[in-house]
Amino acid sequence: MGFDLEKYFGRTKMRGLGIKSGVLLLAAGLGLGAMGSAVSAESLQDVLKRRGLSQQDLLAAAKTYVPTGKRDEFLAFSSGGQSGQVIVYGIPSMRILKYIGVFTPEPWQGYGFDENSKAVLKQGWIDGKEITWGDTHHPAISETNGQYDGQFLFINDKANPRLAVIDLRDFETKQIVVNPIFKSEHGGAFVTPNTEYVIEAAQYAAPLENKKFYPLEEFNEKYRGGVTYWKFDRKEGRLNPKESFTVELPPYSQDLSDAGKGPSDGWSFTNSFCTERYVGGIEKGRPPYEAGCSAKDTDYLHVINWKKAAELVKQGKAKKINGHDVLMMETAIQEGILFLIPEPKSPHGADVTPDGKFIVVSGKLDTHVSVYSFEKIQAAIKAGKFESKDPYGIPVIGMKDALHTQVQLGLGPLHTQFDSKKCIAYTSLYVDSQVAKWDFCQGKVLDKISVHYNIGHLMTMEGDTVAPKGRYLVALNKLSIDRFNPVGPLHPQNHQLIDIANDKMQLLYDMPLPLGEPHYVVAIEASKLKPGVRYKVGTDSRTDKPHPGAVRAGEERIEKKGNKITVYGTLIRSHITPETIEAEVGDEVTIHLTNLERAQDETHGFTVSTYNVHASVEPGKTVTVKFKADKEGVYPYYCTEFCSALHLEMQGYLLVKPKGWKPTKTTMAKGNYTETDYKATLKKVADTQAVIDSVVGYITSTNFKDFPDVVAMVEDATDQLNKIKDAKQKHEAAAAQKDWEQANLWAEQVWQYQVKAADIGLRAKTYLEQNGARKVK
Ligand code: K7E
Ligand code: CUA
Repeated sequence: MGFDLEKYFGRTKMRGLGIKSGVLLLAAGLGLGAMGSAVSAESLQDVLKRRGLSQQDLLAAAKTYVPTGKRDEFLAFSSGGQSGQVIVYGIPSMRILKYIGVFTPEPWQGYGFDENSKAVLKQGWIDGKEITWGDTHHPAISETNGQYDGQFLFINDKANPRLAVIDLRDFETKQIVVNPIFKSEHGGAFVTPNTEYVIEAAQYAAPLENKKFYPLEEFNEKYRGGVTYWKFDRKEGRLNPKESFTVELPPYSQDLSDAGKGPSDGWSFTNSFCTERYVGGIEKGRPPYEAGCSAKDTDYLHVINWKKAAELVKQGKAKKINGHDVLMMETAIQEGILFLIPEPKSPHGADVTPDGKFIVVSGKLDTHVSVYSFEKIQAAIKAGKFESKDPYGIPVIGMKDALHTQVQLGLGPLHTQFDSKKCIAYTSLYVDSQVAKWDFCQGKVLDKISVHYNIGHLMTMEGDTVAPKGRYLVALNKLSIDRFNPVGPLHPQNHQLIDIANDKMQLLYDMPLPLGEPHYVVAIEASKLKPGVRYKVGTDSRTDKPHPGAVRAGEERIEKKGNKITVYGTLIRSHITPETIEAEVGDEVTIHLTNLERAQDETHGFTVSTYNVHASVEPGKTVTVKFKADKEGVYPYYCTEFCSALHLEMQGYLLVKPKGWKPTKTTMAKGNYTETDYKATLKKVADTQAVIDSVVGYITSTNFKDFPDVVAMVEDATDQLNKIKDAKQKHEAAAAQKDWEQANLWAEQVWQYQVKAADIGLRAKTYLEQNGARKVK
């Protein structure tokens, strides 16, 4: 580090805190802030003793610790439960990286506070009603040939039957669809091996016609369940409701689903509980749901040929309900695409093995997992060998005719995931608070580990694909009880990381998740994700299309038509254009803002005091906030991300004047500046230029063009430097007039551009140094 800070900023007296903080920031950038430490270092043994750590703890730490600057091997996408969001974290470090706003407004991302994201949330309104929460359960990553491709993420909302699409190029929610015939759902989102469809199964049966009442006495006749197959248009990155359809099912509570793969591709499996079709009513003296819904020893696994179903729908064999194609049970039975298989008592998980040959089902109230053979199921169907029909005429395949094996695992088996090693599965045992490792080919238990406590789902790396990656397992525990520092009666959830690379499982880490109850999580190899760092300038990130309100630098303007004010503004360090917006009480104000930055992580935020608007404007993005200026007053607006040394100065005023207001004072207050001030500023400008030249010299002496991130930074810095010409002319003209305020302030503005350019330049230099740039001649 050969830079002289004194030389960098000259010996000029600094005016105001903003400049001082600028110096500090740049000093940090130069690495000059580090202090030597006089305390002698503790040895590893000392630390183990002081913190009461065992060798086993040390090993766990070594397996999970990701040193500063290093990255995780896998990225996990967790349902955010009642928060209606998605939580992204790294594995093995378990560091949370992002909360993605999905069904719920999320202020940091401006989600639900800017017009573009409001439009996404509005797609999720039901019967004209705004719904601002969701009960998210199952995330699913898009697949190609049964493997995660890292392009899209889907997640369901159980409470308000909806699905959302998140684009993994920017980790933003792009679409919400409302199920047109269900009143609740659960078995979603699960994708078919090439993401042709996203599966969403109903949960609690209800009449399918929208807003139609039938009494509970007509439950068996009028209430229905179903499985919806949402057509996914990969090119558009959106679900296509017009090409989606539902297979009508009996009023059993459909539950988890999975799509077949390999030999079972084209089929899907959905289990159910309460096939008793019991209707409670304790207030009328009837035994409760929980008793009536678990009376029988078996429930039903629904086996559906979705590929054939899709063809039948294309042939016009579906019936329109609420404008949506529904393949009625009668047709499905007739066409031979719908079957049932008994499964043990109140099952929960239904998981297809990576080879697609087996379906693993766990009965919550049974100690076994049941492994069904797809081959046997097909043989029974072919032979027309059914043991009975259910009350709706659906053929029922005998359990014995479909079972491959049953394995006794423990109490309360729920969900199953798979290892990279052949035949190895892991099943959560809710009541036992354990994970069981077992062999589904041979049907034997291999290992068990206790978790804390009451595990629901569990997840292995890419563990629901055709090619699981093994290595780690995460237990999603419903209760954490005593694991963390107490924070009141509502406890965080506990995701426990378990090493599964060896014969014996090892518990590595407890991660509290304080954002709703995550039901399921999926993890993908980090190297498969290639998210962008900036948008093409002027992009509406919610539609992926050019934003009509985008402008380039110098094109900013304010238009007023009647009582509508439209601002076409820009953001770039450390400046909002425009700096003043004038309105009259009652005007409707629309502000489009484009972030002109290209540098990575240079996000600006935007808010107007007390008008409940906020936007997160990442590099290149254009976003709109809109409100009615319904109260007279002066309302500061500002950038909400600490984006630069003069971030606090990234501000402006919305002036809301009373109707018919006329100004009485027309000049601004003058500052007290002298020629000496002006000269001092010029000296500072000259010194700073020398440093910029030196940074530029360094950058251009390397192969920086091989680093797109650096090229973007250089472009940004050049942008800043290009603005100097205009400011320079202004200060020189003012100086000629001896207007020392104008002269000094425009000269200061030159320095501002320099500081920003230098800041970017230093980041580029650090980047080059850390990423092995070469010297070039
Ligand atoms: Cu909580 Cu998959 Cu919705 Cu099981 S689900 S635990
Ligand atoms: Cu832009 Cu702070």
